[in-house]
Amino acid sequence: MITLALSKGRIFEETLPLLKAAGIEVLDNPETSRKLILATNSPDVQVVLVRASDVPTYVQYGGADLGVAGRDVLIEHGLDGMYQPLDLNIARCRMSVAVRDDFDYAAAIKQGSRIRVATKYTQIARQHFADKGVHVDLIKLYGSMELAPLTGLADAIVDLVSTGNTLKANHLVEVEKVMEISSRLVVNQAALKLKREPLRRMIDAFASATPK
Ligand code: PRT
Ligand code: MG
Repeated sequence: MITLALSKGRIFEETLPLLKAAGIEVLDNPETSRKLILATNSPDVQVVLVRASDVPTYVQYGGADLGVAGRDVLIEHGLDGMYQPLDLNIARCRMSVAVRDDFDYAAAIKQGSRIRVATKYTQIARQHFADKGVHVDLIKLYGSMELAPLTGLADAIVDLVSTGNTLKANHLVEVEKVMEISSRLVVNQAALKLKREPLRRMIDAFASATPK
């Protein structure tokens, strides 16, 4: 049996065409079913639904043989026990620094004032500001980062942006791009040895179906 870990929503939706290219069709719809283990048309392949940030944990410890996770999630978690064989080029967005539209970010940096930054992505944010030589106080949040500058909790946020509509709706502006984000295929290292043939076939099929 091969177990693939996916999260509901955009990653599930955007992985379906890649699975199809590998001849695999998922038999349940996660939006209507309450099942957490989804069968496929292939009796030896199953999909497990986990939180996006739990995908690396499942793959690292062998709860799944492989999984799809954002670059953001993988950097924050680390790649211990996993291979990252493929950038699938799906669920694309960018990691950015954003501030209130009335906050002068450039001036704050120029003055060398300590900036308070709220984010769920503390590893990425710490590295970004260290590379720039900017001193920041990081405040860890688990969601709704956009609220932090509006309430005075922080001067800036580091968050994912795709259309920019969420920032705009909250009077925030993007002031710096930190990195491009896409989702990657990760494979448990031990599984790749024990189930080499079927995993290799799936990785190759994904590779040829990955959007350019
Ligand atoms: O939602 P949950 O807490 O369960 O987990 P999650 O948010 O980690 O999962 P999910 O499915 O929302 O995201 C999974 C992966 O999709 C992320 O790890 C990213 O790699 C990728 N991705 C791509 C995004 C976005 N685009 C995105 N726009 N993840 C989140 N967003 C959010 C962003 O955080 C912000 O709140 O969408 C909002 C901004 O969108 P725009 O279009 O208004 O700019
Ligand atoms: Mg989400």
